[in-house]
Amino acid sequence: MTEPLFMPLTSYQEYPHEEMRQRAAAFLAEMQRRRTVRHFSNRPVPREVIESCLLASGTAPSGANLQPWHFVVVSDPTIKCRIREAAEKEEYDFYHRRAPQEWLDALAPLGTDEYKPYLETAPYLIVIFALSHGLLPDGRKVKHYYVTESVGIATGMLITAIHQVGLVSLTHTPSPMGFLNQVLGRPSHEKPFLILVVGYPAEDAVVPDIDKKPLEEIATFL
Ligand code: IYR
Repeated sequence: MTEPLFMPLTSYQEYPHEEMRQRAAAFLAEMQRRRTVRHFSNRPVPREVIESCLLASGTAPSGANLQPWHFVVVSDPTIKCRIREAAEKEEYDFYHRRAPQEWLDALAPLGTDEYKPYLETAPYLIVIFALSHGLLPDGRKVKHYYVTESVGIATGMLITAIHQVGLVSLTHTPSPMGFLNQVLGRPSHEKPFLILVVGYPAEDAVVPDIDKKPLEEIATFL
């Protein structure tokens, strides 16, 4: 058992209510501009920006602070091509055989199909892995807690960071995603969580005309 070690909370910043309101409104407006984009430009993006976004994501809270995630950042065209080929194969099966009609109906407003050119066009594919357990240098396993919740929070923070720097992203979940372990050489206790496609939008990018639920629908105040 390790004794807890505490230090003063020096990084906290309080704002007067008026400034708090302004910051809340400004952040909301910023987040309302975010769109999931499926049309990417091949314009390069500085690697340091991606590194900072990953570090921001890595500040996420996690079960027992065990940070049960690993990010594989793919920019190599050969690896992107392999991922596209494998993903499109699974997606073909999904759209033409496996997906129940109800699921296809739910996806209809998004206009998605099995064709995934962005997996090659976008400069970065960030493949997020959820680690079912950690490994000590001597090979012993470290149990992880609330893995899905933790990785989901980190992913949300990564999406926010990417938006904040003026890039766009797409959360892509080919199903099943097991091929990512083979293509990227990751061990089997690392489960692919999703692929975050990252870059600039194509100049002619379009997005589905859909909206978000209003506050009354998503929240209850008691
Ligand atoms: N993985 C497929 C299908 C898909 C499923 C959901 I739920 C979406 O919100 C979007 C797509 C694909 O990527 O096309």
